[in-house]
Amino acid sequence: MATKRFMTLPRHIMEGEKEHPEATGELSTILLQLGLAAKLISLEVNKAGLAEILGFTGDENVHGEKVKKLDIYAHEMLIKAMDHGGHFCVMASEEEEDIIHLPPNQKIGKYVLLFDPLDGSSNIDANISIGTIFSIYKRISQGNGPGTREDCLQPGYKQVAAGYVVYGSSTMLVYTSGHGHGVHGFTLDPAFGEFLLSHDGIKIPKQGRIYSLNEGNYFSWPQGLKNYIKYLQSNLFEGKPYQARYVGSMVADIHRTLLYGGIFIYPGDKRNLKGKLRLMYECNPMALLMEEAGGRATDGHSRILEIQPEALHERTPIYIGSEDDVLLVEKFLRDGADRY
Ligand code: AHM
Ligand code: MG
Repeated sequence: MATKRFMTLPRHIMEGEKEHPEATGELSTILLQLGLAAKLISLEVNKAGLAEILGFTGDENVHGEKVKKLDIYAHEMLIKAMDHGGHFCVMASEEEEDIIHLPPNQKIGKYVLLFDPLDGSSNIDANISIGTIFSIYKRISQGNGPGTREDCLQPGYKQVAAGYVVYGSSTMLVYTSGHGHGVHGFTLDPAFGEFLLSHDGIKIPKQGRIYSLNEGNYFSWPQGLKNYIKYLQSNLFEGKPYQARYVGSMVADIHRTLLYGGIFIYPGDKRNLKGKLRLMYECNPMALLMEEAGGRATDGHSRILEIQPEALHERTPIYIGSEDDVLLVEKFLRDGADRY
């Protein structure tokens, strides 16, 4: 078996930069800083089960330090790692209501960072995979003063990079810098402390054999979605029905979908017409990754990346994965006329 190239995340990012003579190197630095933050969050996530020994969240630990909830820790760690490089003009996090300004006296840059610091955090206590999701834009506001809410409210196709870190059986960072540069995955070597290229140029199969959604909400789904899932269950595809897989951590479910193909769905339903997942922090970055890997991501009708956001924390239904699977569910939704 041929040995894979030994390629660290920093080397991969630097080599990618060489292909772009116009690049200033800023985006590379941002990605490297995100990699560093990911390592620190990963270390803390790996200690999660020790909380009772080292101190409950909210308590003081044996060192007399307050033990933070992991999602708050991840949120603060990302801000701390990212707000001093002079690259950003504004940030926004799923954990904070409003936009996050840079500290006073910091150099202000031309990029915008949006992130979900620890997605799926309700799974932490059961040792189930969780993740960090990030999304990077260029500012649209004029001048070099602090960024604005409008800088954050850009449609997803304007992202210049996006990615996630999955804290699972190993820690992986997966990113794309868009524009056909592909999706690349790096696995953290815990001894070496570095991300190594393990999944070069990820391509999702055109059709998969797995569907992934919370079936507990079945009776609230639109009729077209009910029909689609029943169709997958009652037909055989190359001799087998589709398999159901649902972790309940978007990062883990999307990671599996990218690698194996199939479809991940968080629909709108009777109670929540726009579903649960957030456009800016969850759906846009995953949609960019999915399209770059050759997949498709829509709200059931239209491309996620073309939604013009109106609010920082707005939600959207999402149907994302292998192209043929997403196209088929869209057809079922049209035929079911979105009736409930
Ligand atoms: P969170 O941002 O509060 O962690 O919620 C987002 C998570 C996603 O990771 C996951 O896909 C979804 O919520 C699961 O929701 P549900 O429990 O309704 O199936
Ligand atoms: Mg989340």
